[in-house]
Amino acid sequence: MPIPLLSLSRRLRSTPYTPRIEALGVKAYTVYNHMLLATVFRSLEEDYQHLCDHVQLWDVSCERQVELSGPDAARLLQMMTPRDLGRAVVGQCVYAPVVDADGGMINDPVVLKLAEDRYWVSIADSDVLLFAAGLALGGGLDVRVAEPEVYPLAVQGPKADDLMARVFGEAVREIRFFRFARLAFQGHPLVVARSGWSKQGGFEIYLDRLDLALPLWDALWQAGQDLDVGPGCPNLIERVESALLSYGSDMTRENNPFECGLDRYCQLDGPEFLGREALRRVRDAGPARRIRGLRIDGGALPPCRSAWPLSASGGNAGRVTSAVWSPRFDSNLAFAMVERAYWEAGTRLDITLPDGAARHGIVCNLPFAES
Ligand code: THG
Repeated sequence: MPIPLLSLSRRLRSTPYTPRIEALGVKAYTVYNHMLLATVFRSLEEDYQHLCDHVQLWDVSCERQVELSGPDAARLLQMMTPRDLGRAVVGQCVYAPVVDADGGMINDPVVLKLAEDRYWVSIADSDVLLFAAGLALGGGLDVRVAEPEVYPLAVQGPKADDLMARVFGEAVREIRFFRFARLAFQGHPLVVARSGWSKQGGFEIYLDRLDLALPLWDALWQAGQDLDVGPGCPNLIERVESALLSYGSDMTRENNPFECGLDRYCQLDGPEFLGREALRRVRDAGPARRIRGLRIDGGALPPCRSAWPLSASGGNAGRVTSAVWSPRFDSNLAFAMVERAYWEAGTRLDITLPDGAARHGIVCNLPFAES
């Protein structure tokens, strides 16, 4: 069956790097925050191997920044997240689940504290701007909520430090994980963080000058020629092997942070936030289901476009949310939202694929461990 193409239009936003990634042969896009996000250049496996061995430039412009600024910026941010941001310092990145009043996951952004009264909420795929603007309006808060012209470019892979040092100077090596510095590119200071949606190491450059997008891409590209720099993008294989969850796929507003294994980012006895009462109830009763790892038998699986039902002796055991063949584990790996009665490691579950075929999976802890 032929796979339909995405129709492109202005509504589906391009990025300032789009000309380069198309010249470099991007093979597939997805849509993320109403913007194009590459998913494949050569093949999923070749992109994965290259990411693990070399260094890649990722156009992650779709990681939109929701900027909160003004006297009530910190208050609005804390209303939206169970994570206690009281001790966050300027120059820090903080992974912070955003929840609604029922404790449902709205997003799982990285928050950058730019100043005491200015934050970038670097969002996953949902309209946080509208949520934040509504809260500000309803609460009569003195805060500006905006989507600035910021187009993050990630540099990921084991040679990322060497490549970045050539363009931004040796100071990049001093940036600690989940911290950022302002480093000059062509005389303009850019926010450069040691972060990114892989576990292969690297940086994210928060480009806030449209006219510097192609010069920045070209400078990194040229400086990296002898490092085998390549185009890349968040890679399904790498992110599943590394247990990085994707909002919209692995968790939705139907799930609370405990179900998503984000317990360590929830401080329910800290500052007040919207969903605190709801999440206290979940904490006290225990979550009904949880994201778990699953090793699935047999050969490579099709892409997980719908939640695949899980069962055990006829009962509903949950659903598979992402799945991929892992070269490193020599097995299919998956994330699954597994009902409490079945979530113990070692539990054997039946999977029904969309074509009706059956597979078996074994529940395991995240992150996946090589056995
Ligand atoms: N970078 C930026 N924005 C983003 C992402 C990103 N927005 C969308 C999406 N990714 C948000 N989700 C995540 C999920 C995990 C991580 C980052 C963003 C992550 N987690 C680390 C880990 O799991 O080890 C560290 C978390 C922690 O502080 O404990 O990196 O990638 N700009």
